[in-house]
Amino acid sequence: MRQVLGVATLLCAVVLAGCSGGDDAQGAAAGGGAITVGFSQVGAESEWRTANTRSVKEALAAPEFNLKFSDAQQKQENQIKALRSFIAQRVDVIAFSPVVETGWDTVLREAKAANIPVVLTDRAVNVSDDSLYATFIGSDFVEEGRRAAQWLVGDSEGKAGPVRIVELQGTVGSAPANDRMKGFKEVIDGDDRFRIVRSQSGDFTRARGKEVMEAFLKAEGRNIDVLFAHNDDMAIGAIQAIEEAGLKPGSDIRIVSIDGVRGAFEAMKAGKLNATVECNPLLGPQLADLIRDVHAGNEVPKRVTVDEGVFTQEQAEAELPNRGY
Ligand code: GYE
Repeated sequence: MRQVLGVATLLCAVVLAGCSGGDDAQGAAAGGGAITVGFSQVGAESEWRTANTRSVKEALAAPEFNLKFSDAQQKQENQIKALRSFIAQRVDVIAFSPVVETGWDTVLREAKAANIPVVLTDRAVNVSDDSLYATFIGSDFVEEGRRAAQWLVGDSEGKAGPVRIVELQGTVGSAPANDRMKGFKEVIDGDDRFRIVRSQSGDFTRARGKEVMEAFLKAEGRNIDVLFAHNDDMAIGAIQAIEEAGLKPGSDIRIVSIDGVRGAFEAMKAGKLNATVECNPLLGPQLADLIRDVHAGNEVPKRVTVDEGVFTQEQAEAELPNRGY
């Protein structure tokens, strides 16, 4: 009986594969059937990530693609396993958002040896040989860090120092944590009023953001003027910690974070968050274009960046209905 079922399943699979290939004129034109894409996502750590996953899944649901989606739960080892499994399955294109920057050379060499092009999305990698990936699509995280600091410089105009800053970093070793920290420092380093008194990772989650902020408050008492959080979710967690400590987020402690998710706009509207720097997660359509081009062997730019802005409390109410994430 088990054998019969097995054969039936196999037959179904063959028929289905035939159908999806035959249905798709564009895919067929590109060289027989849909483009099989193996996509390895970081995890589900933030509002940003949820919106990003939705965008990628929607864009790659088009019949010209056949998506194999894998969630790494913020662990590099899971991602490496997923990439190896995509290579073993001989997918046409691999796309992934690398949880951290380093440690990819070996698995990317394996993909290259198997002739499978790799498109990096959202987070960049640090590899010795750039030919190990075809292209990267994502934000300029250094610029986002600069923008957060520029907002702070503007908001501190005419204020005497010192301005004591605590920083909630993203995932240790990730491109957005490394780069946002770098861009922020670059701007405040020129003004000796600004001092980063504590800096620790909250792993991009609300829960860790709250916990680490609690520790900051315990250590520094009322001597914190500003919180810089590498993403909105950690800022939202920290807001809770600040309120529980009997302080007013947004005034006793001014807060700037990054992403521009709906929750941040709501917090700004309530006066609890001062500013958010936009980081657009809706990369799906551009990612789909790049995958199509890379698969067709067309030349693509090595780096594609996304247009983004900065929003403050004053703009929050008017902007809220326009937010796509
Ligand atoms: O800012 C954060 C998410 O890689 C840009 O990852 C992304 C970051 C984003 O967890 O919220």
